[in-house]
Amino acid sequence: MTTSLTKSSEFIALEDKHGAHNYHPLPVVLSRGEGAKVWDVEGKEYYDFLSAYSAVNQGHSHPRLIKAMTEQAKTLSLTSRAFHNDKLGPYEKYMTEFFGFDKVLPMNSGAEAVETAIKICRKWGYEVKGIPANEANIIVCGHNFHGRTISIISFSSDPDAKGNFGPYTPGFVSVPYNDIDALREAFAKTPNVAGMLVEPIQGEAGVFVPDETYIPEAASICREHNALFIADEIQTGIARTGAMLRICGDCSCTRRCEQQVDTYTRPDVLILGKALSGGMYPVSAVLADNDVMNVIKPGQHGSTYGGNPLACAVAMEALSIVEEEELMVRARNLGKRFRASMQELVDQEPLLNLVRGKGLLNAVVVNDTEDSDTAWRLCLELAENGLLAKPTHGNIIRFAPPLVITEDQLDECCAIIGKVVKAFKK
Ligand code: IF1
Repeated sequence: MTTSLTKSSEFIALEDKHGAHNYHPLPVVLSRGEGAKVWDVEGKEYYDFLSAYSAVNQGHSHPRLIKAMTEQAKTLSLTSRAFHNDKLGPYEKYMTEFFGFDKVLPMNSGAEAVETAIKICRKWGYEVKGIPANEANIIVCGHNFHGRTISIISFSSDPDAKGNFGPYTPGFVSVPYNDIDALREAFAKTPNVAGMLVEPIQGEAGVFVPDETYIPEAASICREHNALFIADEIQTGIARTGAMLRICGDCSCTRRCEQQVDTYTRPDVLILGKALSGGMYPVSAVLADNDVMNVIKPGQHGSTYGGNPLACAVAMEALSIVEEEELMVRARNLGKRFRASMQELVDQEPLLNLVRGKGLLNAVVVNDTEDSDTAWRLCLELAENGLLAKPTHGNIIRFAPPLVITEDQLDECCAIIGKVVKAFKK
C-alpha cells in the first residue's frame, strides 16, 4: 500500500483514530534505522537509546540479518510444525550448543515463552516432583515484568498491567525482589513449590540490579527445595548487560559457558526473546535439559509460527553476529563509560539522583516524584536534541542503545544528555 502522508502529525492522527490506545509513545514517527541511529519521516536523525526495549542489540538493519531474512523469505518461510523443515533441526542444535542445554522449545513472543516456561514448570512439578494435582505454586518477585497474558499479569504488582483483567490465574506467590530472607521464608511457608521465575535484573522496575549474591543464592535455594530456577533473560540476555547472559555475571565467554554449572547460577529453565532475532521478527525460546523438557509430549504445547524456517535462519544469524562482533564485551566497556559519564552529571546536577545498570542496560533516576512529568519532558527535550529514550515509572529514564554504538557516538550521546539536563527548567 502506498501512502500520501508525509508529516509526523498525520501519522500520529491516524494511529490515534484507528489504533487502540494501549500505548503513549513519544511524538516521533520513525521510518528508517541503521546501526545505533533512526530517522523520522521528516528526515530528522536520532540516536536510539531504547533499542526497541533491547530487541535491536545488533543495531538496526544489520546487513547480515537483512540477508539471512530475505534469503530465507525467498526460499521457505512457514511450514507449521505439522511437517519438519530443514532449518529447525540445525537451529535447535545451534541454540542448545550455544547456551549449553539439552533442548530448546521455540516460540515467538516473550510472553509466550514465559507462558511456556510456566507450563513446563507446572508439569514437571506434577510428573517429576510429585506435587498433588492442581496444587503447584510458582514463586515470583514483586515489581516483575514478564509480559501481558492473563496468567502473567495475574502475578504482576502493577495496577495498570493488572486492573480489571480478573479473574486471575492462581498458583503464584510473590516475594520482594532482592530479599533472600523473604525468599527463604516463602519456600518454608509455601507448599508444593514447583519453581521460581525471576529476572536477573528487573527492567521495567527501572533497571533494578540486585545484589551480586541474590541470583546465585536464589538458585541454590531452589535447588535445596527441588524447585526449578527459571531465569527470564528476555531483556537482560544476548549481550545487553555485558555478558552473553546476565546470569553469566562478569564472564566474557562468547557463549554460555560451563562456569555457571559450578556456581549454580545456571538456570534449570532459560527464557530468551527480543534480541534473539535482532529486531527482525518475533523469535523467543525456552531452554532446559531433558529431565525437565521431556515432560512436554506431542500435542501438549506449540504455536503455528514457533520454529518456522524464517525465525530459525534469523535467530542463528542474530546470535552469530553477537558472538563474532563480541557485543558482550562492547556492552560491558561502553556501559562503564556511560555510567562514569552519567555519574559526573549526577554529581553536578541536582535534577538527577543516580545512575545504575549493567552493560548497556542503564537508567537514570530523576530527582522528582513518580507522578511528575519531569522525566517525560526531559525525554521530549532529548528527542528534540536527537536522542530517543523513554521514561519508565514516571521519574526513571532508561538508556539502552544498540550494542553496536561506537565509543565516539556514545560520547556524543553523553554530551547531548549533559546539555539537555543542564538547560532543563523543572
Ligand atoms: C511493551 C518493559 C521493557 C520483558 C521480560 C518478558 C517480556 C518482556 C523481562 C515480554 C517485555 C517489554 C515489552 C514492552 C515493554 C517492555 C519493557 F518496560 F515493560 F519492561 F523491555 F523494559 N520478560 N518487555 O522485559 O516480552 O511478549 O513483549 O515479547 O511494549 O509491552 P514480549
